[in-house]
Amino acid sequence: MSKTIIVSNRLPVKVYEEDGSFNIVTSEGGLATGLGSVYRSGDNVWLGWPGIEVADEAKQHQVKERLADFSLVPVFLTGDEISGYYEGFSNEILWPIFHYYASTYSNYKQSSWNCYSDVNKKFLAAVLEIAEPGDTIWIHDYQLLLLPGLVRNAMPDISIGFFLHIPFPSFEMFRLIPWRSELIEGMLGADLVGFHTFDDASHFINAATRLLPYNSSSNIITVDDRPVVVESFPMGIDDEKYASLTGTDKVIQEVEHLKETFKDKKLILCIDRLDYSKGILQRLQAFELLLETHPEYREKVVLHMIVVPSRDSVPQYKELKENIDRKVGDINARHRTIDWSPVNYFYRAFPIDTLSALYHAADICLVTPMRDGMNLVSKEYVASRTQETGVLILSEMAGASKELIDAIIVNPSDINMMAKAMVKALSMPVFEQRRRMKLMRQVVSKFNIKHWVRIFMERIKEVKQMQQSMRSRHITDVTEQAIKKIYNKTQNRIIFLDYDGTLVGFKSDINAAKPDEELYALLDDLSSDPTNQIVLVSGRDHNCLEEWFGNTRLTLVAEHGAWQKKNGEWESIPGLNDQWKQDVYPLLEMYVDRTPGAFIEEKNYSLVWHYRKVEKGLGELRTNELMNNLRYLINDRGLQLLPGNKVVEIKNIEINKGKATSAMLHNKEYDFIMALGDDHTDEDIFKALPDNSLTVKVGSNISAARFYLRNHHEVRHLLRSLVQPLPVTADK
Ligand code: GDG
Repeated sequence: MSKTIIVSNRLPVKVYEEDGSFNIVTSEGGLATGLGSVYRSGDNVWLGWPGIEVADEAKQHQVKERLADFSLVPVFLTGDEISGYYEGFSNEILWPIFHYYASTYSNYKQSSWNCYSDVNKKFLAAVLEIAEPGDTIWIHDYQLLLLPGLVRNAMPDISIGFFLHIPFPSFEMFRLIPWRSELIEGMLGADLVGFHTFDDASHFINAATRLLPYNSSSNIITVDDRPVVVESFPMGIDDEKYASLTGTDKVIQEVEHLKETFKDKKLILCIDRLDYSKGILQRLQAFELLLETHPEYREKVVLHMIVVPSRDSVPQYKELKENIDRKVGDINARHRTIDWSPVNYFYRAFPIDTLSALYHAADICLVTPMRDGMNLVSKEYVASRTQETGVLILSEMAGASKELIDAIIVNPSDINMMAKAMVKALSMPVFEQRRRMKLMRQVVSKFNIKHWVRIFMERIKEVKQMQQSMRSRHITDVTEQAIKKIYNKTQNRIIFLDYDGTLVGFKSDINAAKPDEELYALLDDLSSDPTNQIVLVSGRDHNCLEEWFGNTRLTLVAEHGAWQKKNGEWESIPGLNDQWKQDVYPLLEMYVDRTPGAFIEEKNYSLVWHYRKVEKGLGELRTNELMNNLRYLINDRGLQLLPGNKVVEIKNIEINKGKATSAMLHNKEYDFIMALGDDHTDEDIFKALPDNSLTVKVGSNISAARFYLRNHHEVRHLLRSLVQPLPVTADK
């Protein structure tokens, strides 16, 4: 039976050695709880570093055996590997860049990269030892960005999901990394790439399509032939656990104790790992400003600040710790009284019961990271507010701010704004607290960790099904032989061929996409058979088609059907007018003046805006603006807008490739109808043809066609096979 393999840098356990044997303590972290239902069922496993260095092979074996009882598989790393891959590359290069701290903290050491890539390969070896065809592999976080690609190369058909727990930065930050393309290529090995927020997903799609020669259509990036879906899956928490903890005896006792201790004071709570991205120093400044500008709160408010030790071997973290110590000392020294310390600062971790009691007792939770993928502390606070009061102050830079919109949202760089937010929170009436808290509790409860796991796993399945259905529509040798058999048995055929992107590749210079000798020979062979009618249906203007194909036996349809060559003469659809061009042309010209690289193509009955040579991003932006403006102009003029591959065509509504092809079939009896096209203007042909026609989409976008081919090379191969004689054995 197929299984799911979870892979993350760390296993969700603490392993420690005592009296020569190894003990395991399972983690209470959100991810571990959420994925518990996955890795603990059936043959599923979780693979990762056990958190301690075990050099001795016999001991490694012992650890492996112990972990197997928990469905966990260790990947052992040496001290050097930890320092190069984890501390070096992951935490000194990726973490700062992904949290927008480029200049101060990044150190692009080649040796760290080498180590990062070697350790990702070590994880690959561990995956390959247990993975079998049909399995699903779910890889987590920035330490393993190369792993999806490595697994894909080794097992091309396996299902791979990837989730990034930290933000994905804008392209301008990401491009600074010397190994940026390799990292993106690695992530694109997955079938489904997940992020906490829509912004992260958009940044990723932008970086991927700028750095690598892949196209995207909404949230799908096509990698060679494989669609990769990029989506946001905001991670939730185990809300029920946090709610029920507040009812346990231990927590009730601790809450009583806290209430007694802070009876006439308001408690502001902060809980963070030690990290410069968490905005701890800025928050202290804001608290100090509050005390200075609002003396009425002196002795009335306490900032209870828990900082959990983390990465303290990285120099920047040590420095940050020293700065926090100094700042807290400074505030307390300057403001404290005999009975009151403004900041209660703890540099250590606490058991979850203590956190629960603090969440339940705190009047305000202050969560103000400079950047945070999601931030689970904010959600844990909300889930612990079973009494439905309390105020959350939340940074707009945390992913959670996109969901918890009823928090007081602040910009963590704006010290004044944060101080004001504290004043607002401290004076917020209870009914307003309840109103906000109830709404936030609904969000936290609906989008909890189980929901997150379920929708991610379901989506991987859907993506895989979509890929399989595309694969089954791809014309293989077998389908090609079947088409050829039908072709040979029929006597009255019509074949509709689009030109750009179907018979020739897409070129950035439209005049460069001229037909070559091989194409002329192929079209000649097809059209020299008197039982064939070969129709070229192109969007190009009729002069161009005349120049290139005027002397061939092809039936020519130009400008999407506005023109057709009949009995040696070009004819246009009767009654078309081109008066509208004088109104539309100046608007297009204005956009061309503002957009380097854009140009206008004028055809008899249409105008085309081309932006294939425009800087990526700007082209799409200008095109959207242009289309919005054009919508008003075209409404009462009987025109339509036709967006294509880096073009927008404005033309009469009566012109349509589908109408042109239908007209050709009218009152005719063809026994073989085939159409090939790549653009969405060709979709009109596919839809207009009878159901038993052989319709073929070129490229992997969604289509009404029955079959698809990857590119113009495959089109030529198929057409060539039709005119070649059948092998002697094929008809048996
Ligand atoms: C990364 C991303 C994203 C804290 N102190 C104690 C303790 N904690 C627990 C909290 C919470 C967790 O640690 C911290 O989670 P965050 O989400 O706030 O932050 P990161 O550790 O940076 O996590 C982040 C997350 O991944 C998930 O995708 O949200 O943006 O940076 O659960 O409760 N737990 C215990 N004692 C403590 O003293 N037991």
